[in-house]
Amino acid sequence: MERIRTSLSIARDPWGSFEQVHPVLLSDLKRVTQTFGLVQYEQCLASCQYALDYVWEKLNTGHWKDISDQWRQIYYSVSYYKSVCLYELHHPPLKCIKTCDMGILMGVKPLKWDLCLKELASTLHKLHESTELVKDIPAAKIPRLELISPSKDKSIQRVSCPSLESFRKQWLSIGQPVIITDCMHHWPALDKWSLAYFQTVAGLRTVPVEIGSRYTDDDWSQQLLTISQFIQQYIVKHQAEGAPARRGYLAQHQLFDQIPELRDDIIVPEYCCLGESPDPDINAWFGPEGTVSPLHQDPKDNLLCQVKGRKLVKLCPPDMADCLYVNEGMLANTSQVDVESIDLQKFPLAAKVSFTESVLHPGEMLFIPAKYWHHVRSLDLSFSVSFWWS
Ligand SMILES: O=C(O)CCC(=O)C(=O)O
Repeated sequence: MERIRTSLSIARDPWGSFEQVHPVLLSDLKRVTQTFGLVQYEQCLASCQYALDYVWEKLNTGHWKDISDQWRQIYYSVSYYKSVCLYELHHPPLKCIKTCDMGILMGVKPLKWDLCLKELASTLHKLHESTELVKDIPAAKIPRLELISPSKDKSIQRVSCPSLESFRKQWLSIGQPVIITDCMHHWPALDKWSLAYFQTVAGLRTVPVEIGSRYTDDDWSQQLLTISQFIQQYIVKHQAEGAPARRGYLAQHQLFDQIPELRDDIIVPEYCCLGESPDPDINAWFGPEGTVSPLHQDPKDNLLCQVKGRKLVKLCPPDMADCLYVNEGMLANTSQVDVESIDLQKFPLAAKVSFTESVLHPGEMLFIPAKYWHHVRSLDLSFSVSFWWS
């Protein structure tokens, strides 16, 4: 923490590039740095809060994609000062770490700013993990394969670790899905990941959790929870008391960007290098048994890698769109048809669609070509990592 304190004190005029903001905000920002330099943490904290409240309004007005980076950069920088002040003033570690995570999730690092909120969050977490974490987590329940109804759908092809060239020729270039086996044994995550491990490495970190059975439902929402809260409320409780009315799913979140310690446990599949862009988008999908991602398509090629638990996947080709009653507006990539119980009166054309279906097991990766329709249900407590690339 000493290094962090010193670097903040000597950061000269970090607000130089924000001269265009409202004079009231600018004077708050200047007070943040002045009071921090004078070790007046209470005053600094108050100025941080004024500035963050002001910027919060800006971040929550209009569409997210239209928000100027300037607001996100200020949010990031002030969150950094606020976390250090909270720490110096002996506030609970959870509050300091949550401030970092809010800065990471809502903010963006200014270009000339060399202090990193991710590092600060990791440092704070390491300092406090032993005192704050609940370690007593029961093991996952026995697999419940018997609950899957037998299906007449054809299964997805499986292949053992094809060469790059054969993958490109036989599946990638023609947009054909395939389950690749025997290619993930070198992932540290396969042995390391457990509920206790997540609590130890990241229990106090705040993440966005989807609440509700599926994102197409009216009562679906999102909540910010720490990983420990998520595990307790939506996994441990679920196992102890049976499925809750509304499931929690840590879905499509760039967790490995937020918490680099976890990034070391996974390995980008070599097949991703067949795309043009060097860095795939990596997302985490972590949840209890029974999470459902309704039938939808994504614009990029995808390798969905299964680390823990199993998932039942149903697929159908892009050219079936006319029979899938696709939503309009925000959900324009998602079908209205519930493929687990198709209402043929409402959606008669869906009778024409033939699905392929398979259970994805730990250590297997499913190649989902760009635009291919996919529906995913977790059969156990599950952790998957997706790599979208193009
Ligand atoms: O695993 C899931 O629930 C959905 C995964 C998915 O839709 C994706 O990787 O694009």
